[in-house]
Amino acid sequence: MANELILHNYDFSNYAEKARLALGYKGLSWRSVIIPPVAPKPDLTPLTGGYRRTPVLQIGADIYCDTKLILRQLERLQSHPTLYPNGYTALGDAIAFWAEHQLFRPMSLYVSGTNLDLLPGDLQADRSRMRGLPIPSEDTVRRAARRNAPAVRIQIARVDALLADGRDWIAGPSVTVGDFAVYHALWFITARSYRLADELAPYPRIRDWMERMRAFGHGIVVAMEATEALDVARNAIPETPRVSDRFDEDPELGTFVRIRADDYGRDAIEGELVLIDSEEIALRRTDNTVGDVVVHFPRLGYDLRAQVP
Ligand SMILES: N[C@@H](CCC(=O)N[C@@H](CS)C(=O)NCC(=O)O)C(=O)O
Repeated sequence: MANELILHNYDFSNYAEKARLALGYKGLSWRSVIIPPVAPKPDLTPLTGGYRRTPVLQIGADIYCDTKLILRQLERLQSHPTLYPNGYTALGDAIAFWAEHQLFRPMSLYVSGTNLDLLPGDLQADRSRMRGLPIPSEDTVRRAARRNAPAVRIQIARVDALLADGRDWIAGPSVTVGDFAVYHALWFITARSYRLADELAPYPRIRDWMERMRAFGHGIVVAMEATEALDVARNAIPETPRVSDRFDEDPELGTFVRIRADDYGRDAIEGELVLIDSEEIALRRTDNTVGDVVVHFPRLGYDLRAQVP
């Protein structure tokens, strides 16, 4: 079916867990394509034009990169129950930014370094290449894990402080994107092993809240082969983009542009600008394998520039 939701993901990806749980929260049905956790990703990049991070949502020939936009797109498809409640959305987004930048990086170094023996052998080298860093020795990875443990503990205590007034959800009485962002960072602690489970032992409020989050489940999921997802894109026509709302400084629609993440995994994606507004930027590109696709990115967190002819 051309309008099926297809999530390109792998099991221990915490950002994928954020998207899977958002699909569950909204009670959606979706197809799961398992992608490799390291580059190259030969069945994914024909769809994205070079974006290699995880997860990616595909709907026909429209490709949504980054969970920030994937959650927005799920909301557009099904607004109830909402991820963006009146009065709490800005706070939820601010908490999500903190969770995914200041909380998650030390978490990732602490958890991955502690579970080094359980990770795919090429993971550390791939992640270093993705960030443009030298490939670390095992000792370096283990030292980084130890060094980052305090930053993790300080911030877990902050999550507990957020919940201290007895609220059900991270930003207050309603579920927001902040819940999903904090959850996936804490989910990562035990995603690979229970070695660090004790980090949450002093915090019954956090554990109860995580239980409420886990109860959303993943929705109704049926596996799909990567080649089938490529066929879906090849046989579909991208949706007509909604009307844009650009700033004067933005490139004109129809311009040939280049976009890349502003933090890591900064592979450039090129195409014709077909949508730009305060939430989203979309590029149309023609791919040898899948034909015409439109690749969508969140507005913030991505660097967009017109290509000089
Ligand atoms: N801002 C991105 C971050 C995604 C991200 O960093 N995902 C990790 C996996 S959890 C990743 O892409 N790692 C490299 C890879 O999977 O190739 C989002 O919200 O989707």
